[in-house]
Amino acid sequence: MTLAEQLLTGNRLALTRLLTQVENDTPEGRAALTELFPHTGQAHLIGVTGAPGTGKSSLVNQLALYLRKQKEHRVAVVAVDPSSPFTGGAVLGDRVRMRDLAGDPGVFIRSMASRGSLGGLARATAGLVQVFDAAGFDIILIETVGAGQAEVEIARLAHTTLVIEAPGLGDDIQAIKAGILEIADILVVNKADRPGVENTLKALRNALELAHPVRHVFQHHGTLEVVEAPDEPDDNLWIPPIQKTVATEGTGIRELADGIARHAEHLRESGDWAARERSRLGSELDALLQERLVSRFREQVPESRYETVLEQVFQRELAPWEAVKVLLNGRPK
Ligand SMILES: Nc1nc2c(ncn2[C@@H]2O[C@H](COP(=O)(O)OP(=O)(O)O)[C@@H](O)[C@H]2O)c(=O)[nH]1
Ligand SMILES: [Mg+2]
Repeated sequence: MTLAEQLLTGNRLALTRLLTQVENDTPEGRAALTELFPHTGQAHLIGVTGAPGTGKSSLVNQLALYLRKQKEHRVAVVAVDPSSPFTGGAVLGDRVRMRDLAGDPGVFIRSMASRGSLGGLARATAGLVQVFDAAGFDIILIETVGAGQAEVEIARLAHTTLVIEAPGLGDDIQAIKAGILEIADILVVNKADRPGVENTLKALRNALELAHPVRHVFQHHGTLEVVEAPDEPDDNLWIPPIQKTVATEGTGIRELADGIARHAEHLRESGDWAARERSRLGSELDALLQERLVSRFREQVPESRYETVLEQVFQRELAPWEAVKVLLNGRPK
C-alpha cells in the first residue's frame, strides 16, 4: 500500500509521514498529492491572520477545542507562525487546555517554520491542507503571522478569512490601510478584556462603512447625512461581522464559531463557494506554473550565460526588461 492509500484508511503514522514529505516537497510527497487530489475539496478552510500578539494562536486553540467537542468536527490546524505556541512560543494555559484533546484522532496540529520563500511557504501550506482534507478533516484552521503579502496568499487559500485585531497595539489604522479589511470575512476584536476595545471597534466600524457603503449615516460638516441604499439591496452581499472575543477565557468563541458556520452557509447559497474554489485553485495552478516555467527555463540557460547577462545589468549596459528579452530569445550579446 502507498502512503496515500494508508492515509485514506485513517492511518495516523501515514498522515505524519506524508505531511513531512509534502512540506519538504519530495518526489514522494508530490506523488502522494497527485494520488490524494481526487479525495480533496470537502473541507472548510479557515484562515486566521493578524498582527503578532493579537491572540491568533489562542483563538485557534479555542476554536479547535470548541469545534471538536461541541460540534464533533474533525479539526486540523496548520500554524505558519514562528512565534506560535505550537512551535514552542509559549502560552502555557492554552497548551494545558489542548491536552484535553491529546490522543484524540479528530484533532491534528501541525506547525510550520516560516522558512524559505513566500512562494515556497504558500505551496507547502496548500500541500498540507490537501493532505488534511483527503484525510477527512472537515475543518482546517490556517494561522499565519500578519505580514502583508502572506495574509493575502493565505486568504486566497481559505474559504473564510478571520482578521484578528486587538486593542492597544496602535496599529488599527495601519491594518486598515494595508487593505486587510478587503480580505476579511469576519473581523475579530480579541482581548476585549483590555482597555481601548471601544476605540478599536469604532475604527473598524468606520472603515467597514467606507468599504461597504450600503446605507449609512455620517457626520458631514456638523450635519447628519443619510446615504441611500441602492434600490435593490444585494442579498448576496456579505458584510463582515465584527466579533468581540477574550481568547484566554473562551468568551465569544461560540458566537465566532456560529459566524463561521453562517459564512459557509452564505458561500454555498450565493454560489460564492464554487467561485472561491475555482479562484483559489487558479492561484495554485498559476503559482505552480510560474515555479515550473522558471525552473525549466533556468535549467536550459547555462549559469554562466545568466551571470553574464546579470553582470551587464549590473554595469547598466542592459536594462532588466532588455535582459529578459535577451535571455528568452537567446540573442547573442
Ligand atoms: N488579556 C488577554 N490576553 C490574551 C487574549 N488572547 C491572547 N492573549 C495573550 O496574548 C499573548 C499573545 O497570544 P498569542 O495567541 O500567542 O498571539 P499570536 O501571536 O497572535 O498568535 C499571549 O500571552 C496570550 O495569553 C485575550 O483575549 N485577553
Ligand atoms: Mg501565534
